[in-house]
Amino acid sequence: MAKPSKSAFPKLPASLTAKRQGNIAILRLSRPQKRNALDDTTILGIEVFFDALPKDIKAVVVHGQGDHFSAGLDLSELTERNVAEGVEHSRMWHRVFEKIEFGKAPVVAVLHGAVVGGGLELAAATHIRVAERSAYYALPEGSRGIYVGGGASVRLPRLIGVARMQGMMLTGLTYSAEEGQAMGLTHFLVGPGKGLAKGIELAERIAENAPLTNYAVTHVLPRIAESDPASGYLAESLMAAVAQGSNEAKARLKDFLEKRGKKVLRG
Ligand code: 1HE
Repeated sequence: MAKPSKSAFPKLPASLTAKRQGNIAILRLSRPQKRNALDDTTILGIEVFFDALPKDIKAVVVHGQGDHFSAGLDLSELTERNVAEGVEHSRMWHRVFEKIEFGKAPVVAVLHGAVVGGGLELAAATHIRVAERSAYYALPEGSRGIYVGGGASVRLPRLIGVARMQGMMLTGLTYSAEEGQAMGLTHFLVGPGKGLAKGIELAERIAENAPLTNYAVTHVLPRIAESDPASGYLAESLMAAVAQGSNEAKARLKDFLEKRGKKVLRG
């Protein structure tokens, strides 16, 4: 396993820490005293990190310091905002989270403790979610008199359905890590303290894929899934042809046929 290093990342706010480990990057929410509540400085720091992601970083892991992944929006910044500023603020979150969802590299989120409000919105913008058993999910916006603003209305129904999201927002329903796993909110469920290692292992595996395939999975697949089937099938064919025509695909297929490629084994 490659050694971590802090080089090659721009200066980030104190609430974020980034390090590199081989060809993956690890971004840590580092504001445990406020339960990794997401203030504007942190959201804009996330944008700086993803904008400046070095080309040779092939996957990213996002996790949280302390007992919680994130307590969501920093509520202390909310009190003085007027309507126009509210729209602008939410659009800022949208812009930043788009850079995660449609960025340069696939992103793995490692979840533990509270994953609530904007913290859940952040997790939903990533591609793979690993949860430790301590993780729990809630949308307490209803009880605070506000509404989700970081993309949850679009991303969460895709993961858990409109009805479950309505249940969370109307009744304060909280889902456990096990429930989140069963309903497809997370891909992997691991024991206490095991999340980061699992996240790194998965990111390293993702980094081994052909970059064009990872691009297709993160940028093309979600668009196809939302298009009408006829356009979707056509877009799939075009993407398949582009991918299989690449030199990288040819080399990888040759490796398999000449018994050098990895087999698909269970486990
Ligand atoms: C905060 C925040 C925050 C903690 N904004 N400061 N999110 C929420 O409604 C969740 C609010 N937070 C909580 O329910 C609890 O803090 C937790 C269950 C996450 C953790 O509990 P606990 O007992 O470990 O910590 P704590 O004592 O409540 O909080 C420690 C400190 O963090 C304390 O500050 P201190 O100065 O008194 O030490 C808290 O005030 C502070 N803190 N959470 C600001 N969220 C784009 S729209 C998205 C809309 C939303 O995200 S709404 C959901 C908001």
